[in-house]
Formats: sequence, C-alpha cells, structure tokens
Amino acid sequence: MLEERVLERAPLVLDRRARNRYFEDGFLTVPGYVGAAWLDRLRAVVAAKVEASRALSASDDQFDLAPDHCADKPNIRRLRKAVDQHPELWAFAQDPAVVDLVADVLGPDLRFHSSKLNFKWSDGGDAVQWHQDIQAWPHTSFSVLTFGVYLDDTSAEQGPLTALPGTHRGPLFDQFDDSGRWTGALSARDVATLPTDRAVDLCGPAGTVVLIDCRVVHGSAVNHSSRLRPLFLNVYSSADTLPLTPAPAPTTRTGVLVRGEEPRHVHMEPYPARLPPRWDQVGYRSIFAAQGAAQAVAMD
Ligand SMILES: O=C(O)CCC(=O)C(=O)O
Repeated sequence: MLEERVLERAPLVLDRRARNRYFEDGFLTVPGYVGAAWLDRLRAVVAAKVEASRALSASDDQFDLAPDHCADKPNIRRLRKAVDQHPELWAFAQDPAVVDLVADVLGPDLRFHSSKLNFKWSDGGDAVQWHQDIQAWPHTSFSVLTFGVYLDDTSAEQGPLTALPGTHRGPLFDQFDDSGRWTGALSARDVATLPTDRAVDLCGPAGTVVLIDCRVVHGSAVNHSSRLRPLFLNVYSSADTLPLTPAPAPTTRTGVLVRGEEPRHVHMEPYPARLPPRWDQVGYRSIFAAQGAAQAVAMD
C-alpha cells in the first residue's frame, strides 16, 4: 500500500509523530511495547529450544548452530522458520496488538512472510554486516517490514540492531561479490558511500519492538556482554505486495493473510530488483551462515 494512503488512516496504536518518524527514518523503536505476559511465554519457548538444541551437533532445518555449539555450552545463532517451531510463536505473530502496530505503517490488509529468532549469544555472538533485507526476498513494492521484539533488556554492549536513518530512500545495493556469489551484505566499497557515523543503535528494555523498512541499511555488532540477546523477528507485507521469488526460509504460514481482506489488485513499484539465488534450489540457512561463507571466500 502506498505510504500516502497509509498516512490518510488514523493510526491504531502509534501517535502520528512516531508513525511519521518510521517513514522519515525507515525504522522505529517502540520501547516496552510487548508486556510481561507475552515475554514470559516467549522466554519459555526460548528456554525449551535451548534445551532441545543440546542433543544436536550440527545445524538442521530448525537450528542454525554456531561452530562451537555443544551440549554443555549451547550456541544457537538462529531458530529458523520460527513460527513453525512452536505454536506460541505463531500465536504471537498473529496477536492483535502485534498486527495493530504493523497495520499502522503498512495499512489494514496484511500478509505474513517469514520468521526467525536470532539469539546473538553472549561473549562473542556474531556481528551482522550492513545489509538491506529486500534483496533476499524481492516483492512487487516496498510495503514490507520486519517486526522485531527483544525478549530481554538490550543495551549497546549486546550487539543490538543498528540502522542508518533515511537509507530506505537511497539506492538498493548489490549483495553479491564480484564473482556473482550471494554475500547477504553490502560491499566495503558501498559501505564507504554511507554515513555510518549516523548509525542509530536500536536498544530498549525487554519487550521493545523495532520496525524496520525492507530497504533500510542495518546490521548489528558482536555481543561482547555476558548476556544473550534473543530477538524474535517476523516479516509482514501489505496484502497487495507479493513476493517475486521463493522465500529463503518459507514457513507453513508464508503468504497467510493475518489481517483484513485479500486485495483485488497487486501494488507494483518499478525498481531494479536483482534476483537473489533460487533459494528453493540452493537452500538458505541464515544471514550468519551466508555472510560467514562470503567472508571465508574473501579471505581465501
Ligand atoms: O539479529 C541481528 O542482529 C540482525 C538480524 C538481521 O538484520 C537479519 O536477520 O536480517
């Protein structure tokens, strides 16, 4: 849905200033939006998944594990396809308060796209390099966002999401290397063109929500603290904005309408959408795995 049309509607939960800020910056932090009852339920899922991961010595369809993961000292990078891994996670993704917030910036008809829970483990959890999301899953328009909720208090030392304001209005950068391999990250050459000194750390107490436009350049630093940084991330689009390619990690809920009505027309915004790899053929584990593999190739 066009931004102008969204702005004609009264917001459900955000005040108008906050909603305008989302459109100006390309992201918004909503401190403590998710309350204690949901946080308890989500943390119980996290605890159960950490226990379950102890039985594994290699990544699988559910868990993306760090190389040093072991039963005694689990180190999960990501719970993949999160809404398929526990009914509570799908219940949260459809909760009316969650969907209201998404509706405030994408409009009344909403579709679910994909889901993950990034752990960013304590004492060295991986950095995520600067990237834009839409290149991994191009859609017919830019009316797509990621809704992230921090399950614990998150400060600058834990490697919070970090975003560059206004970059959703700038170029879409190639996320392939010079040999045509997917890197999932901007090249150093492109990063040098960006005002990284204006980066904003998206921190907040447990329950803080971050909304990230699909084009905004963002990343996160290493977690140098002694605490995990669990962040549950779900992607939604306006219902009239459809994916052009198979999702990197499709869930059984991908494409489900979570609010409103099926549209009659598709919203198309012409833009140079370089096609990502055929994820349905080559597979996709996580941004950590993709960026790590690209770095290993670069160092060869
Ligand atoms: O978990 C993070 O710090 C970054 C997540 C992210 O940007 C992504 O998965 O696309």
